[in-house]
Amino acid sequence: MTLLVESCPGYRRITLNRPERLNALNVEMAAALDAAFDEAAADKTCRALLLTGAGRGFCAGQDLTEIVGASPADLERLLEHYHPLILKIRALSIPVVCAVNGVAAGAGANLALACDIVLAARSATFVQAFARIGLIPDCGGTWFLPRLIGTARARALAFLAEPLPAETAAEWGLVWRMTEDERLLPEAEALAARLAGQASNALALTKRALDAAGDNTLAQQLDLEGELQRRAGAHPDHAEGVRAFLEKRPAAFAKARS
Ligand code: LHQ
Repeated sequence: MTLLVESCPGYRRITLNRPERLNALNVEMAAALDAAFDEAAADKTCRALLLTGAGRGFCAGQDLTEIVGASPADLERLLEHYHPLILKIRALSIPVVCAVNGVAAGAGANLALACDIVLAARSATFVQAFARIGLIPDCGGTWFLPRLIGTARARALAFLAEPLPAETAAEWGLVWRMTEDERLLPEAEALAARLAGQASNALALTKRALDAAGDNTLAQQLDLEGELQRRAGAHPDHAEGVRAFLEKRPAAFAKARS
């Protein structure tokens, strides 16, 4: 199986599972990921996702053995299997945590960058490998990189295709945090469980607001915040959060998404 999906309390763990090829992507894995995202979205008790890779790599991007002899049109068609996954991660109304356990190259790097909170093991590296094989960064690389780390760094990463160590990725803000290798999974699991226990409706609306910010003027964004705050305020989680604060106890938020 190219993908493992495990149910954990409140969240699901999705593991890319072709370790002998550093979890390189192919159409089969893309279809399995697509189905896993859809199933998570349909399960209202699933309140976060954790994405990671089996073995020593996170994901080496497109499986290059499967595109030997592919025509330019074939390459474009292949992306019809991958690009919807990037949009789906952003459209999911639950947080997606990515635990980058090793090398993340090509489309694999950009799959990680599409997630909401990215943790990287100290031994992980991020490689915009595309230039090495005469291609351009896809799967949102040209969109995420300048937004996350600025144009100067984005250009150098994309043009030079050099591995960026996790420590520098964290310093630059490409990822949220670096952890020691042995701490990666425990920390990522604790993070997913913590997010699953939070006010899911508020997190979903926050994700939407942050994603809209890049294209909005400040005035438009303030309007959006007003509209989404009204929706957040109408959810029972808001009243419960305030009550819990006043009663000096942990809040008991809804266990299923509405
Ligand atoms: C692999 C791969 C791999 C197959 C390691 N494929 N076997 C573009 C075109 C159009 C549509 C679709 O999307 C895309 C997007 C893309 O993602 S294009 C970019 C594709 N990825 C790459 O160019 C990265 C290729 N891999 C590497 O540069 C290195 O393997 C990295 C830097 C990832 C890791 O290096 P090492 O740690 O030294 O490992 P390794 O190279 O020894 O790899 C281990 C094994 O995994 C090895 O197999 P073997 O049988 O010799 O043990 C590799 O052949 C295999 N492998 N990446 N993408």
